[in-house]
Amino acid sequence: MNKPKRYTITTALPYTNGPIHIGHLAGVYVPADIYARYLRLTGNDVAFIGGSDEHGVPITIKAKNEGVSPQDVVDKYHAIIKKSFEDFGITYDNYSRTTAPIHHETASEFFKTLNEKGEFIEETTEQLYDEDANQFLADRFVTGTCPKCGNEDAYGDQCENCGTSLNATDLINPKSALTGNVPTLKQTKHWFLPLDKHESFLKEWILEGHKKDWKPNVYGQCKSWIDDGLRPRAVTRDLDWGIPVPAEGGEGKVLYVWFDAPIGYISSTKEWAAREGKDWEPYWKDKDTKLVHFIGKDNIVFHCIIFPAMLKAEGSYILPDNVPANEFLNLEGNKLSTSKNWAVWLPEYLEDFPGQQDVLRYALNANAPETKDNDFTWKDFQARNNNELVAIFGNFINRVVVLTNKYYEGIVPEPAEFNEVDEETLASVKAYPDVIASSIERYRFREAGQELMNLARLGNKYLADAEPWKVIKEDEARTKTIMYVALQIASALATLSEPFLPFTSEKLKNILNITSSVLESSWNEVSTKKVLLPAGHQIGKAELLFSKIEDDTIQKQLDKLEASKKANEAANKTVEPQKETIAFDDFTKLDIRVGTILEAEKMPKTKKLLKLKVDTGIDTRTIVSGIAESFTAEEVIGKRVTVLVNLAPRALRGVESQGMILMTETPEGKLVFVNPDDASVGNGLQIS
Ligand code: B3M
Ligand code: ZN
Repeated sequence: MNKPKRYTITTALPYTNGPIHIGHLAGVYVPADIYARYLRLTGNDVAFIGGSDEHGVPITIKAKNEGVSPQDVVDKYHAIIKKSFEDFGITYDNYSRTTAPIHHETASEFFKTLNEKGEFIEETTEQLYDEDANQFLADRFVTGTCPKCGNEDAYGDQCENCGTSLNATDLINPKSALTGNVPTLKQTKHWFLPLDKHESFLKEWILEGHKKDWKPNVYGQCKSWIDDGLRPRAVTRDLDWGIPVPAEGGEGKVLYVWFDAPIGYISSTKEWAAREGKDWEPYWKDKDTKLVHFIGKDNIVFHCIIFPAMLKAEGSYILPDNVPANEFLNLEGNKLSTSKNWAVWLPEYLEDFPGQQDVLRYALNANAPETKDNDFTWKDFQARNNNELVAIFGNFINRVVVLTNKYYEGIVPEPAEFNEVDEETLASVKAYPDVIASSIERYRFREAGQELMNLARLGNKYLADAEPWKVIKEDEARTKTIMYVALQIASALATLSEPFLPFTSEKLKNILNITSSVLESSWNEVSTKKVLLPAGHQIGKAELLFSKIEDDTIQKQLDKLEASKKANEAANKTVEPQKETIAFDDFTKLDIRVGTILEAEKMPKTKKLLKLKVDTGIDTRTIVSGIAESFTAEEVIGKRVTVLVNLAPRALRGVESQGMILMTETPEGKLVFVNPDDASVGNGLQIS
């Protein structure tokens, strides 16, 4: 593509079923923000677009688990996500949400257009159904074995292991995620996007057109799907949370979340344009616009095959120029997992490391999973900070600013003659904008970040070799030249660090007094301007840009991770789906009383059973209870307990048990009594 007139940059819309974690950041949001900031700095017209993905099964499942409505879930997490992006310095031009009216409208219209153009197939087919939950099972409501790679936890729409996009009926041994039931088949009508019809276009566009410029991981996945043959894919669902299907016969059905979510990029652009008094259409329809989707690898099929097929079918849109998808980031050797709480959550990071956004941005970018899965470790984070940001970048700046203040009261000195090293150094500084830009434009953000650090290294080495603190004793003119050169490097760093370390860049610009009212420096000027900080320019006082992170700070994070993992494993184990609703009368049939254990003995030849004598207030009776693995007989004598007293007696190992004790579990899985310490024996349990 010739030099684009404008850029539309999108980032995957995160599901609003939890906060953002470092995997999302490293995979999508940090590289996208570096890209957007860089493009703005180099004078481009940029729409950097984001938003929350608020439909789909992940939201419904979260709502069920939390016992609240889907709307409550999305309101809560949308606010958390949006705020944390802002605080982290992700510079969206617009961050929208897919429950916004403008999105419902845009997605509905899009569907209607395709429908009217005859771009869908309407078909009644047999779909997986859960008889107990009275619900069709699609997407994350059903899991099973992936027919392609054998992963046993594939979802109804996608296998996250091999990336393959699936229809729920493709799964081997499907199981309902709601009840664990084996689904039955039931007829239902849906709208299908015939991907097979777009196969030859996709072949030409991707396999021939983007062989060279798309990342090998992205190109490779696309090729394997296309080679496998594309099939029609349902774009509607029998669900009640989502955008209603705007077509005859669509009652009770909604758009498939992966149909509406990418359209969210368009609606978010519209929302932005309306607010800014701009026209949104060129950002999506002018062929001189460069559209780039930042995503994680599990979203490749949707952004490279399905969404382009939708855009092509609609007819008036441009297609993405690139989809620089990243691989996955692991954490301390294990897969990041929201459900297992194995993650570093952005809101918690911002709280634990106030003012240190750039450290995480830097560490994540330095270790980004650009070409393969990568591991985040807290030790590496600490090392990146202490050995690079503090020891190289921070140290260089600090020396320059402190010495300039000490020798010249903060005024940039007039240089004398440059020697060869000075000339070379100044020349290499001028080369950096292009070097960094070339990496960024090829989506090599790690490399770009390293180049930035190389510039700081250059400065550090220059000062260390030139030793102005020694030279000052015998040669004032030479010292001035050294400091002048060092100050030019510092100024270049202030400008070129902005995409990577935006908070630091701002701080540094303030220290160097590079603010628009006094002096400006732009990306390109680092190469083209003869002098960045002219002699006579007054800079400010030194301020620490980074501070050392100590071992105990890191240990705290490691402990936290370990603890939350344990707690969550245990909690996940005990949370079972809610049982079927019962009538009030059914509840009142249960006679539950407060009792006291009077005697207890282990049942011979059993592992689990204790034989108890319990005072129920009504009588003293024998109850056989399966708690011996959690309690010794001695421990339980005298305990106040709750007893279901009208349960039909049952013989256990030859002893008649006349009731049951109510127990629950600790996070570690140890049984504990539901313990009514303050109640009097014989009292019944009430509901109120
Ligand atoms: N919400 C999936 C995800 O969060 C999905 C991305 C939508 S992008 C249009 O991984
Ligand atoms: Zn698979």
